Amino acid sequence: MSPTAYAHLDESLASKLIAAAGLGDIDAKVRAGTRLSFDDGVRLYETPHLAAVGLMAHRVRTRKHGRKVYFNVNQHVNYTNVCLYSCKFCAFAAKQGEARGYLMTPEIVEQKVREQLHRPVTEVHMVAGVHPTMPYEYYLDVVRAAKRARPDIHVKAFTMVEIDHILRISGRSEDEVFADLRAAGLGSCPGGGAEVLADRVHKAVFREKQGPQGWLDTARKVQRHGFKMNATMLYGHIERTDERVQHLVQLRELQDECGGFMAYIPLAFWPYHTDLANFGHVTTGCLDQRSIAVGRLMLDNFPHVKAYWIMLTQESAQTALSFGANDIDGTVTEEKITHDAGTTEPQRLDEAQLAQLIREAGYEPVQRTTVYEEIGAGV
Ligand code: V47
Repeated sequence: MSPTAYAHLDESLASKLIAAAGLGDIDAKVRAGTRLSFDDGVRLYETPHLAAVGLMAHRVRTRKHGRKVYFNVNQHVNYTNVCLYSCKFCAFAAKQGEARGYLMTPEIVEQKVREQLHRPVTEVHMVAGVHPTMPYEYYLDVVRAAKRARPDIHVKAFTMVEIDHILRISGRSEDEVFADLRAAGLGSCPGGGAEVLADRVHKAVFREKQGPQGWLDTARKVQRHGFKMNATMLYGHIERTDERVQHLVQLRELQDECGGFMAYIPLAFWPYHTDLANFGHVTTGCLDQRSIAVGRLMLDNFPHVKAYWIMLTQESAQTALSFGANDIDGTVTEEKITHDAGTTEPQRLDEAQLAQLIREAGYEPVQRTTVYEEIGAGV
């Protein structure tokens, strides 16, 4: 069956399939728009009937977005890989003084953005290591540098880990810091750094940096100061099912409270050159699709679910469009975090390639801004 036919699968036939998989009670809740429980989330992760989970998630995405799939024209700038922390899942970070460590001056950031002026880039996505010595002004300067190069660009920068660091080194009040960041040109924040919002995983894998409560508290501050942001989950390493569901429930609660999340983005773990390399595997196609689908079903108050093609691979991201995802991320241009950890995906896809992936899967490509304003039909 082609993905297009799948997208139009007869409703009653779908319900029969889901009921035959023993998930009729969850289906009834999904159809009624009733919130799923923690236990429902665990069942969705554990049932062998992945297709049934996908069908339910597909219904939700279709109800919210019809056949639209969003993408944007963006570029990544990872302004430093030097990092205070040693997270076991990270192949990107370097210690200060290490040969592979680098730090971009604001002038280099400006140059990186200028290099793409010939392309219709609307967003610069800036995340990095947590540098041990750069002062508060540096963070404002890298944002200013991007805006100087391209004044109309949307700067989506700084994970909650970086924001927390910036707040701590600033010597200024929380209100002043967010006002400074806004004045410098910060538009929104990316969703990285959340990893898995579970104390056991925090202790085992990223114990030095901000833990689950710290990430949620910082996200609350960001959203209360009027910035939109995304939320990720890094899956496919040591986390358990209950911890994945706990992660989703905590995101859902914060969204109820503040309403500032745009997209949920499950990030597939790449193990190469990390301290978890012995642990071995790259995520499976089944886990990728399930992570998208369960996210779509549990996060009833999130507008968007993003299939980030660099981490999922193009094949898995394309398939995810029929498992609940309505966004495939952007052109990216120069990516270091996943490439250092072994992905063989290209550095960049152009707009036509993204639109083709979407059309071939049976959906309608729509170019968007960072905050999901529609720009056009795609190329
Ligand atoms: O915070 C680190 C993760 C994140 C690995 O908000 C790894 O639109 C897989 O957050 N394998 C950065 N993942 C990327 C990110 C992101 C990407 C695209 C769009 C958006 C958005 C956000 O990558 C990090 C960390 O959680 N990460 N190492 C690894 N080996």
